[in-house]
Amino acid sequence: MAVLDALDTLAPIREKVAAGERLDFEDGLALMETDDVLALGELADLARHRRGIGDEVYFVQNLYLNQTNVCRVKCKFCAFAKTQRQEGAYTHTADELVEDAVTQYATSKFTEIHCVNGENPHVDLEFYADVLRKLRSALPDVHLKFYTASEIHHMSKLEGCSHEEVLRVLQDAGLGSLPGGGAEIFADRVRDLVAPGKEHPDEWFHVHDTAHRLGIPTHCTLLYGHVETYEERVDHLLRLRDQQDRTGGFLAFIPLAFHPENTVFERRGFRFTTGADDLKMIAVSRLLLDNVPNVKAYWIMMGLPMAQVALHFGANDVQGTVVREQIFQAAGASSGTEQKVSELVRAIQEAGRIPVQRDTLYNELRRW
Ligand code: V47
Repeated sequence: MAVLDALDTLAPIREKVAAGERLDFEDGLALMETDDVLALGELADLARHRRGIGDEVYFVQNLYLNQTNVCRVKCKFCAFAKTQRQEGAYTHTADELVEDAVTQYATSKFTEIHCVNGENPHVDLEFYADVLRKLRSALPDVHLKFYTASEIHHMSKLEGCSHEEVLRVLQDAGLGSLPGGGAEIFADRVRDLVAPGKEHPDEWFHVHDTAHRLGIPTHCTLLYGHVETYEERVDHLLRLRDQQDRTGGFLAFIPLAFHPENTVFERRGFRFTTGADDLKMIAVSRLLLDNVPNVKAYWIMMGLPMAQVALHFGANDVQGTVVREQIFQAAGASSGTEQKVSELVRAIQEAGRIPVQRDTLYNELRRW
């Protein structure tokens, strides 16, 4: 027993979680380094309860749209981006996108459109504002969750104006919230290796900070399973926590598991993340991000069965019905691109949790 006690490196952290105390960098590292995945799950579930988050598991009925896959940045982890002249490159007009969304709406009454794109150097801010305006007019009840911080920064460079000016134009055109992409890993070492052409993390934070101050809620992410260390994952999570302390505008955190297919990493022998690492990321995120209310287990990325397990590791959201996801499919995801509401409900109930359909801002729409 004494030997077991001595080996329980998580015991001091368990005490802190039970007492509602904030965890620090060293705690985060100990959590990342443990092989005791089940203990992590138990701790994360304790943290969820301790913070008053119930057994409700949220999902949103949403549609994924991509305006353009043309991108000036050559991120090494990305299989979605193309150059303008490459086969398969596309840039849809606002009218094409609206027609597509309206047609989809006739069959599934989604409440949100989620849109992430390449950083296309051949368009201007009006191209982005125009699509928001036209979608808002065609589908006034649908929330428009459009453009990562990287895209907003790109627009500000294209237009020669500030993040605030870009966000105000888009907000006036109908923007409701920002997705969390573009964060990748904030550590300079990793960013220089995997995304050397991308904006500095300070810009990513500046966009989110500005959005929060303008009343635009946002999401946040971390891309794991490539060349980052555990220290760099913890550092990333703590920087997000600091931002949330300042502005409180992050609705949810979504850990994104690196998919290597059709990227240079595939040729270098990189494989998909393990289920154990996926669960670890969910649990440690819940434990460290004590001020972000929702942690998503993204079924597109980990599959629905693993997302069910993740609900016992601190996650309380499975993202959405997601029609036509492209970024993870391009990089080898095999989970499909659409889930019926009934299937999400069944999966959540099977995991022993209460399914709640939400809107983007986590207002409850229906419960089972
Ligand atoms: O920034 C790109 C990631 C992000 C790969 O806010 C990859 O609710 C894994 O923003 N393997 C864009 N990840 C997607 C995004 C997003 C996704 C889901 C939910 C939300 C949300 C936002 O996708 C990029 C990058 O981190 N990504 N390529 C890849 N091969």
